[in-house]
Amino acid sequence: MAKDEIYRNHSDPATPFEFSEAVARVFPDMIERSVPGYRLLLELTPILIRRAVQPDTRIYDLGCSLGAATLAARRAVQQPGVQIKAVDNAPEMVQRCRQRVAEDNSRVPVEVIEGDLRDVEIDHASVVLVYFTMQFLPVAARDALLLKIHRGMKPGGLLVLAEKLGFENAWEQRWMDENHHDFKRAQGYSDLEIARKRQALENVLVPETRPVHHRRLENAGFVHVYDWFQCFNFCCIAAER
Ligand code: GEK
Repeated sequence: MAKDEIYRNHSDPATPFEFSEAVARVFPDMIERSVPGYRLLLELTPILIRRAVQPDTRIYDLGCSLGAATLAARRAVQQPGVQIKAVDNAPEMVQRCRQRVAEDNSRVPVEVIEGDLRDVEIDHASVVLVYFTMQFLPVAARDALLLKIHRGMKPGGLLVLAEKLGFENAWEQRWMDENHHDFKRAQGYSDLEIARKRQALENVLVPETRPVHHRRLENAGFVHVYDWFQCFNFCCIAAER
């Protein structure tokens, strides 16, 4: 696995973060060493999916990157007639994701779509995965996304939303940030790399608080909203239609 050294050697100010070819190349290493709990979240994903997926429906993976959640979902499906649609707007991610899907030996059909998830129609969905991607959308676009997802889901369908969280309480925010940074240090990132990545993500990744997420999910029409996973400032919420 190629090592993420993107912020290792520069001294000039970091430019805003983009999902470039360089990021796609090191992405599995980058996300595992940056998001505490990421691997466990992927391990638990098939368990959620097995219970929620319905025959003759679709699973969507919005912001699929290299398809880690798509492949976890694909291996979980046992019902007939299920298709997976994976969407990402970074061409380098999509190209690598298609390659990974082709190399995987499950027979569940997967379509990898290059496009903005805001433009993709959601239809006949029993499961929608949005892992660490809504956080990159402008805040003003987030209500519409969840409304669209809700409209495209079957009754009883499950949205699984993973996000970096913000906190209203300044002490709690600082505690989470400090522990997250210690996690990154323990993964081998230097203080300079951590500071530069943080600077590059400023105004690009915009976290929101848990109450804001709950309100938005409820306003979109989801009837049951569950907090089921959190590692420091990274969480996953399940919402049933
Ligand atoms: C995983 N879910 O491994 N439309 C489509 N894709 C987008 C958009 C958009 N508007 N904005 C950002 N992306 C993955 C990890 S990474 C999370 C998701 C991270 C895509 C972007 O190109 C990138 O591939 C992904 O969302 C976010 O489980 O890097 O922290």
